[in-house]
Amino acid sequence: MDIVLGLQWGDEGKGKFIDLISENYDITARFNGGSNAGHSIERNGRRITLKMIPSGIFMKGVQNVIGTGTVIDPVSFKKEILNLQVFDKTIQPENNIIISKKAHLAMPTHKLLDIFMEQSPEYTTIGTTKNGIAQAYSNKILRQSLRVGDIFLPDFQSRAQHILNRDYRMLEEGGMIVLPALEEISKEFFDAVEFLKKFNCTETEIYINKALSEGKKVLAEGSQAAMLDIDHGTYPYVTSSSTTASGASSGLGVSPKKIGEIYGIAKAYCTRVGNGIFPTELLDEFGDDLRMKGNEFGSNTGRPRRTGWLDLPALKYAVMINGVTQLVLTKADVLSGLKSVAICTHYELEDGKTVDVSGLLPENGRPVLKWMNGWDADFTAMKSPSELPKEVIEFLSFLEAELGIPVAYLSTGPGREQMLKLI
Ligand code: 2SA
Ligand code: MG
Repeated sequence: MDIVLGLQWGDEGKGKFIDLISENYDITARFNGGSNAGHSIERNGRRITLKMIPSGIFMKGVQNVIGTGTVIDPVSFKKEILNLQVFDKTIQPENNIIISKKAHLAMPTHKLLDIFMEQSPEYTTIGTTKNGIAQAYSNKILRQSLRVGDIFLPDFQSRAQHILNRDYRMLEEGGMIVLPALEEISKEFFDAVEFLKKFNCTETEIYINKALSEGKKVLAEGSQAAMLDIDHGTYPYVTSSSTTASGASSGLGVSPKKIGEIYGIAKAYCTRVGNGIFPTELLDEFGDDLRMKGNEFGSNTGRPRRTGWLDLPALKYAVMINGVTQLVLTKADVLSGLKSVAICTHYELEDGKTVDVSGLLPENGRPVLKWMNGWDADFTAMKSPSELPKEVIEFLSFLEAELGIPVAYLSTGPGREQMLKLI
């Protein structure tokens, strides 16, 4: 099993890369997160953002698994499937998506509780996508949650309604947010659950391991990214799932012994949506320009992304904890036209000591930038690495030397074919 992971704070271009390589696989599988993800894919000049649906969905013959480590919001899933069928009428989602019975359900009240907690002064504001992700995962950990497999049980309706009623009462007591009617959200939820029943809900661990033992190839698709990992990310400004390679193993029930390539995706600069530390953030006009030029807006929520220079200490940390074997670099084309580009090589502490690798981002640390020659080239039509400007090669070589892994792919634009294979 190979894995694709984001190495920064999300939106590195995972969807595009997976869409490109998924033709080499029999199965693509999501192992974490839920409808907070936004994997953008371009098809024939049109763009779709997938949330729960694995990015292999457009590849004929590829089976798409939504694994045990995910949380599934039936309402959002139904909307996503209907949207997908408008986008591409040839896709038959019921035949190509397999859902883990052990994945947990994200309920409408989780979403409302997320909105409530983000607004209430009693809680830390994280800057979430307001999809109820933390609430769904915390109920899983509390062992109070319902799973996909439960929807087929005769008492599902009453158990789910009990949870909806209970959480709704809590929301009413909390005040703060305008609530839709309980009957309305309950109806929408149970309708969507009926829709979910049309899909093959099974023990996906067994399905994937059997496929692996038959020599089939599986690609695990990460959502969000290393610096948003619940354990290793910039807590508390993280998501609530395991976004790393080990998360793929536990989220899909596949032994670490069966992991092959680990593709790490990083941008040539950094972006982040939501709150939290961002040492290389560009708070000036140039940061705004970069946002516009790179179209840095949340693919689901449309939120403007914060922008900054590439953060090497954080990237080294992400490569280390994931055991990345190949780097995929995206959006170097966006930096085109700049006289010089910067990379943060280390943090300098107040006492003069330096930190080269860190996922903690030291409090009194100051990012130290290395400036390199910029490049000016039309990436859109590039077909071969030999067309790359020498400054780009220098940039890539510097990264390879610092990270100790090869840059295997370089993206040259948003289109599916705009990707150079470098090794
Ligand atoms: P949540 O909703 O509880 O997971 O939010 C917690 C933190 O995780 C961040 N997060 C994300 N960051 C980047 N991209 C994400 N997905 C969408 C996309 C985001 C969008 O791909 O564009 O459309 O705005 C994503 N999902 C979660 C979030 O910003 C919080 O910092
Ligand atoms: Mg995204």
